[in-house]
Amino acid sequence: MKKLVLLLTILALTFNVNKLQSKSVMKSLADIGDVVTEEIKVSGNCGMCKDRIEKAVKAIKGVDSASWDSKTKMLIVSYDKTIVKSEEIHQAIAAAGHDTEIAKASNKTYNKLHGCCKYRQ
Ligand SMILES: [Cu+2]
Repeated sequence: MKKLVLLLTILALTFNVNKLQSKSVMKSLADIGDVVTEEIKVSGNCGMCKDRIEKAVKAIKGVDSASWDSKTKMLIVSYDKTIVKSEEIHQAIAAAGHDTEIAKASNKTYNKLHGCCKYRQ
C-alpha cells in the first residue's frame, strides 16, 4: 500500500512538471478561438534564413502566418491549435536546419546550410 501511494505521488509530480514545462514553452500572445499566436526563439542570421524558416513553418497544415525577425531572432507564428501542436512547429524548424530552444537541427542538416547562415560558433 505504501508503495502504491509513493508511486502515485511520483506520477502526480511528474505530470505537474510536464504541465509547467509546456506552459513556459507555449508563450501565447493572444488566443482567438482555436487560433493561437506564439513567439518562438529561432537561431539564424540573414534573409536567406528568414525565407527558409518561414517557408518551413508555413508549409505546416494549420499554420496561418509566420514571420521571423533576423535582429530579434523571434518567430511570431499563428496556428490552429486543433490542427497543429507547438512541438511540431519546433520540429519543422529544426528539420530545416535551425535551432529552437526545444528542438535542435541535426549536424547533417546544419552543415548543409549556406555559409552565411551558419549560426553556431
Ligand atoms: Cu541565413
